[in-house]
Amino acid sequence: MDCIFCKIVDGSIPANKVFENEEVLAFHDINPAAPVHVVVIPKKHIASLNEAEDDDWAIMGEIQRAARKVAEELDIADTGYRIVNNCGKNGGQEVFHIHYHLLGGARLAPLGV
Ligand code: IU
Repeated sequence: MDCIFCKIVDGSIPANKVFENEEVLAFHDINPAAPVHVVVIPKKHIASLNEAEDDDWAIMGEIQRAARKVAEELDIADTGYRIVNNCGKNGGQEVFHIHYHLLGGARLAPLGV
């Protein structure tokens, strides 16, 4: 499968990893939108939130658990952070392997159009 995040998972493309376990991988975004910008993904290929199946909801919980752990380790938990999933074209999704952006390290702009 020609998926860049699957290639990061299998190690054929490098990434600056900050967390990894059996199910989840987190790495620094190559084009950060905040002082801390980490991408958290399941190792399993799921194209987007629209494609998640009943068996996948536990992994989604693991992604949130990993994001909180990374936030603690990168010292942004106390000041706060945002977790964002872009789904589909209008959501701004560019990589079709589901991922959550962990953003923090500064006061973030309000959400909106
Ligand atoms: P999006 O939600 O699909 O728009 O976000 C994709 C993100 O993946 C975006 O912030 C990219 O900078 C980031 N990214 C990356 O960190 N490493 C890569 O090799 C590629 C994209 I391609």
